[in-house]
Amino acid sequence: MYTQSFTVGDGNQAPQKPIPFTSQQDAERLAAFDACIADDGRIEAQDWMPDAYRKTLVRQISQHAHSEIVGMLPEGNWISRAPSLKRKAILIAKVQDEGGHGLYLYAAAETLGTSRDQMLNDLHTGRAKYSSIFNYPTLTWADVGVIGWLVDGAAIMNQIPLCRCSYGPYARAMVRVCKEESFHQRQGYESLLVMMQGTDGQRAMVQDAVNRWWWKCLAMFGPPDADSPNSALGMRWGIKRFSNDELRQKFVDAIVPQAKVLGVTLPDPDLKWNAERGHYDYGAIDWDEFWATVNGNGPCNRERLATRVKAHEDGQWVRDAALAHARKQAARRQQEAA
Ligand code: BYC
Repeated sequence: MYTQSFTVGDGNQAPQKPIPFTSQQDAERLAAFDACIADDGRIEAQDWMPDAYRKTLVRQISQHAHSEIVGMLPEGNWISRAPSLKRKAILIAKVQDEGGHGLYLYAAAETLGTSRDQMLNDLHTGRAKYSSIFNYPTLTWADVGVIGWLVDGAAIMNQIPLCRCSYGPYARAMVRVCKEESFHQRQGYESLLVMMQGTDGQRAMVQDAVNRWWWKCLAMFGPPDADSPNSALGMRWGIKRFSNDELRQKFVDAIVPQAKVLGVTLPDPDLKWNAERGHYDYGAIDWDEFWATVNGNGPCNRERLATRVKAHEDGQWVRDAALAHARKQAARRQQEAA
């Protein structure tokens, strides 16, 4: 099961050899690991690490990778219907970037001893989680702009701190991901600014999209801190640098002024500045709806998974051809060396 009990390693690769060490050596390695974390150092793939740290990273990084590739689907849906060549080119580039993010992240997870086949199998059989946000439909062109502005905006808020994650391969992958996400966020906001200068119908379309996505974006940061079983260890190990609620608050504080410039209303009557806290207060999130979606019962869960599985099956011939080519090359090199 893809959760805390995720099994690292599978039948598709040489199993990791257990390292035989005495409990004294074990204690020394753990002390070195703890010292590195306390010193804000980086753990690398070849370094010793506690099993629970490895499992947590595989869980989080693979969930993140799945989110990137499933995240291609709601927007990909609009490539053929983009309103101009310019918008189509931008959207193609963005969706392609998300596929690239998935690849960096699968590669980072593989350094921990799991395989891409295993991770994809978990996704395709519905055992793996991916971000709740991608289980909602994109009903109009304004949804594409709002995804860029709010969904990618939430993603950046969550992912910038991951550039300082204690696991080196994940942290390094996130540097490039964040640069690209920043472009995604700006293109979304710019496209909405243009629509807001258009007709009444276009403005209404933007407002409707904001109304539908706002609460889902707040939920994206994960359950409240008190109900977040993984946060304590994630924070202690320097994987997470801010809690779910802290990031959600930062997001709300950043978005309110942007909404004013855009000229849209955020659909929350309880949203107001709290001078005492120095933050915006906001209303209650529907966590029942969030969990229903995370557990496979959102509006598009089945459709997303079916599309993803079909894409994988349709791509089988490419993987077969690439493998056959690699085998041929290896045989040729062997022949030349003989
Ligand atoms: N959706 O203890 P918690 C993107 C799960 S990519 C589904 O707080 P943690 C983008 C959580 O996995 C967006 N499940 O967990 C892409 C856990 O379940 P398990 C993805 C969620 O790990 C393309 C349980 O709830 N970003 O934005 O400490 C285009 C309890 O949660 C969600 C990342 O993955 C959710 N929203 O914190 C555009 C970033 N939230 O595994 C945009 C990296 C929670 O115990 N990940 N769950 O069964 C993280 O930062 C953390 O994993 C999370 C959750 C903040 C998401």
